[in-house]
Amino acid sequence: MVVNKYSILLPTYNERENLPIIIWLIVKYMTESKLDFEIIVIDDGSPDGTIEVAKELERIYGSDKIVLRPRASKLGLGTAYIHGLKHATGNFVIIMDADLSHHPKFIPQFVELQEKNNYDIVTGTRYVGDGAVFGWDFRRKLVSRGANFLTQILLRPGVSDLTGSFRLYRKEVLEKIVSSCVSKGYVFQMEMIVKARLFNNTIGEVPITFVDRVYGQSKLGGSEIIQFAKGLLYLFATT
Ligand SMILES: Nc1nc2c(ncn2[C@@H]2O[C@H](COP(=O)(O)OP(=O)(O)OP(=O)(O)O)[C@@H](O)[C@H]2O)c(=O)[nH]1
Ligand SMILES: *[C@@H]1O[C@H](CO)[C@@H](O)[C@H](O)[C@H]1NC(C)=O
Ligand SMILES: [Mg+2]
Repeated sequence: MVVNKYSILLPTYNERENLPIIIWLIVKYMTESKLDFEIIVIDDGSPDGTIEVAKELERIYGSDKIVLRPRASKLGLGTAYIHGLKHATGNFVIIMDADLSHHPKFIPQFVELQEKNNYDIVTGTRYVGDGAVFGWDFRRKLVSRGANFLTQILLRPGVSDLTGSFRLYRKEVLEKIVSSCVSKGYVFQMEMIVKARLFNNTIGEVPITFVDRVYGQSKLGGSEIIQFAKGLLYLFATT
């Protein structure tokens, strides 16, 4: 029998308040479910000193569980995933945000669904069943819903939540997807699912509740929305 190992990629930028809590929760739920795992923290030189907190956590939980793979400066989420993936030793990879928007209690549900149907990918969805978003204002909900709606119409990906990033991947599947993606910013998550569909990967969905960050600054502005629209049109034109 093959024993699965899960590499959890945790990109951080100014998450010193959130990191100890998210890591404590991940360790708790993975241990309770008897799942083998490692947490790869990719910090991009956060000015708030996230890396100091990460080093302390590495001492507490051990360097086999907390793997630090920092970079010198803020190079963006897409390349942070690629960087983390290079160091992943598991046969499955989980991507999640470090700002407590994604609750680790859903990971065992992702794993269970993957095992049951032998999926290549399991994605969290805020838009099906018990899934939900908390803490966003009307404008942000509208942007997220609108982006999903537009994408559903233009690209027909067959997945209900395209802009979310809380997902489980078979490692070789993620490697193939990531190396084929060209988008930056918010479009990146969406392109990953579109590419997965092109490669005929099988995808399962688990309803998740998404909670807006409590600590730290949110940065969705007009320019992100325009970037998103441009990226979406690009994907539409090229796939
Ligand atoms: N390593 C790295 N991590 C990043 C970078 N940008 C964001 N992150 C992290 O990626 C995750 C998602 O980023 P967020 O800033 O929460 O993005 P968001 O959820 O769309 O927006 P808000 O939560 O509203 O700010 C968080 O864990 C961030 O700390 C980056 O350039 N490099
Ligand atoms: C995906 O499936 C479709 C329909 O069965 C097929 O035409 C296509 O070649 C497949 N693509 C890949 C990359 O395997
Ligand atoms: Mg966030």
